[in-house]
Amino acid sequence: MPKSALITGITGQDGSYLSELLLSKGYIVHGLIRRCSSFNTSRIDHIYADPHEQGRRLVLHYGDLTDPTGLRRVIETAKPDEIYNLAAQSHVKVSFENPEYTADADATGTLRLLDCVRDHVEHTGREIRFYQAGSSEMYGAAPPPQDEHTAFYPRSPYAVSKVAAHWYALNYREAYKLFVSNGILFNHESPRRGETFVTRKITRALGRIVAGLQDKIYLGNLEAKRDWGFAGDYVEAMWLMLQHHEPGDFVVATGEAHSIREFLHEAFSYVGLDWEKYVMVDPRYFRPTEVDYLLGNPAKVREAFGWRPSVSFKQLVRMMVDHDIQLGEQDRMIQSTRYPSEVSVAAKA
Ligand code: NAP
Ligand code: G4F
Repeated sequence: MPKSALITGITGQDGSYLSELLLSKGYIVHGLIRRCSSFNTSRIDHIYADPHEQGRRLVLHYGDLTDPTGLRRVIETAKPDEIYNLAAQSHVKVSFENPEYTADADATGTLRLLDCVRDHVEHTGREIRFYQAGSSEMYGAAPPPQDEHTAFYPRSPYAVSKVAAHWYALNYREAYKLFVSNGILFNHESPRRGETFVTRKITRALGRIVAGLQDKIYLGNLEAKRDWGFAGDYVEAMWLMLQHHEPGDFVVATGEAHSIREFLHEAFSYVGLDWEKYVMVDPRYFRPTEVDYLLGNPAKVREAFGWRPSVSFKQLVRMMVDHDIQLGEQDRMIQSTRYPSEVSVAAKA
């Protein structure tokens, strides 16, 4: 029998890379998606399988981490061997604006899912291995480098919620002897990164600057440092955690940190531009409490299962810039074909 996995957050950056990885390994992949008034599946459209297709290996279920009865039904239907809990309100700045929702989805949502797993395991006798998507944001103000022994010091409602989820997961591992692993992943990016996170915001704007569509980009704190890796590498670490002989807590990082300024320099100089001519600082993007310096020590994952990042900082920046230059060019073509008709309609009105 092929293994089966349930991915919450399948429509997100990590969910899309993880689905590809698991499908390539022969898994049947179940994904939880939210009902939305517009399509939210663009990152997984290339692997989508029509429900009428015989033997399809990607199955999507409507559900939400805030809806426990729905979660229970999906688990009873999918009967997964592994669950990857990637769903979250994942934007740190937004969590200051919607703190209660963030706690409900990210902290209590994890608890709901764990409790469904506990009951399912108890009444069926099946094993379900569980991955919890923890974050380096949990370290917050703790001085770098951070590893599995560093005490958490969260600095946002998002980070506090992820700390709660981490401890719920650990408690369910100890209390009910469930195979539950916490990944503590440092920032990971890709051309599929959401466009409001700083790396993608920069490369997307750069693509449009090169295409002549804009000439400014507004950012917040340029001094913060992050340990940025490639999302494709990080989903492999998630899978490895659930194949390991015992559950645990694992930091996944590159061991190298750069500031936002350095990211800007790397991206703009790659296309021969001086970033300082285009970037404006707008305090609206400052956070009430900032996380200044995240730098992970990935020694444990290296030793436990030989995991290493395959994409360097420079390669990551270039991969994202190359992608977004193409997207900028597409934007330019769409705009130049649309604009004349819009102008003529407006002129007639
Ligand atoms: P992302 O692109 O923002 O994706 C988040 C996913 O969660 C989306 O599929 C989203 O659905 C879904 N979601 C949000 N609220 C939900 C809810 N209430 N119920 C069900 N689904 C919901 O995030 P990501 O970058 O892939 O990150 C994956 C996970 O890792 C998240 O938990 C994040 O907090 C954590 N993490 C990320 C990083 C990183 O650097 N990327 C680092 C550490 C930890 P829609 O598409 O419908 O919005
Ligand atoms: O790209 P960011 O929004 O990522 P942040 O806050 O580090 O969170 C991401 O990584 C976490 C892992 O550590 C994940 F858990 C979380 O889900 C998310 O994926 O911001 C990075 C830095 C911050 O210091 C921010 O203040 O960039 C700074 N920044 C400066 N200007 C900006 C901007 N961030 C955003 N989003 N937008 C700006 O204009």
